[in-house]
Amino acid sequence: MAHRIAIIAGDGIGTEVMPEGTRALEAAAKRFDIELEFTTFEFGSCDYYLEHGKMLPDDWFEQLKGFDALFYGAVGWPDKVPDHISLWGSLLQFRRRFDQYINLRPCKLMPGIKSPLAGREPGDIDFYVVRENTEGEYSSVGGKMYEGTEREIVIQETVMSRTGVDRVLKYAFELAQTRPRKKLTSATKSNGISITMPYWDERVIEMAKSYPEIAVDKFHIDILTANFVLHPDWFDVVVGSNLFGDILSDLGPACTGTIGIAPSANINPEGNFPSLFEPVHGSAPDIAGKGIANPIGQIWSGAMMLEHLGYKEAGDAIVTAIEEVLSEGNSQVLTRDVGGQGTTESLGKAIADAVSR
Ligand code: GGG
Repeated sequence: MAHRIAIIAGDGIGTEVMPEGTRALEAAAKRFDIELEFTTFEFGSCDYYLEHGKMLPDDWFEQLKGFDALFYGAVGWPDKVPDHISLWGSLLQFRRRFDQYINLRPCKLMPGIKSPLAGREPGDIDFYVVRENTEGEYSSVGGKMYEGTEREIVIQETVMSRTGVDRVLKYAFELAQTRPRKKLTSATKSNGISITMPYWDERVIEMAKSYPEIAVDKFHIDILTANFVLHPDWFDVVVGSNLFGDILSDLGPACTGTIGIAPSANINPEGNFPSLFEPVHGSAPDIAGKGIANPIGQIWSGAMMLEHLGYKEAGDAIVTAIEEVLSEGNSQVLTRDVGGQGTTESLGKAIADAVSR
């Protein structure tokens, strides 16, 4: 039976990298005899907002809940719609309503790409960021008082529930169990943020009792970001709150040369709802429309989607194809962020060809 995939390209370079994501998926589907059925939706973009006054139609949940997965591009075009409105009106709705409480973001130095960190080779940087994805600092609890006066007050609360913290920690510990180094790093800031972050630390200590084989360490977020740059080889599985995980999963890929290649999976592990696969990067209005965006983040996210759907071999074939094309280092094919003069399409086509070989 065909797997039903909802395509939402969104804004900016999302619309440019998405065709390359589906091209690679189609190549893998053909080679591994997988039936994928794509349905494209126009909603979830700032242009949709300008036409309809909202990012999503009222029945979006009904329209999407029956899909096997959502393949997503990027959201945001601040000249058209304020970023907090476009993000809260689309992507964050999907994550919350579909209870995609894990945001899994691999961070790997690929062959052929030069890390900005001196002397780092492929193999030196290879870890996962596991980001809590439904609560934490991304909370709608708060408000404004005395707006427009000198007494103006704005408050936004961080929300941590035991369920929310424990389930992301459990996922991270179980991921660490599958890794050769069996190491988990927790990111907090429990000296300054003195209620929620110590609570997270307590839950890590409690959870660690069930995973005695996992080596656990913790860092405050400030020194942790420094160590991402100074000692990226220390890390294996890094788990953090919604905001800290977001920051770390931009910084990590930047240490591997370009955020353009970084994929992510927003996972509902129970399978009650569809999971969502998207590149880590945003809509990049500065380069949108030029055909120069790196499509690898989108393509690799597609590989994660295939693995999630039960096709690990097909997902691995896409990652291998990415590695092959990067290793070949053809500057006519590669995009500028990885040292070439090629286009989104030239890189996407080369990867799809490599998948088909
Ligand atoms: N493809 C991901 C995307 O568009 N990200 C925009 C963004 O700012 N996301 C914030 C987040 O992931 O929380």
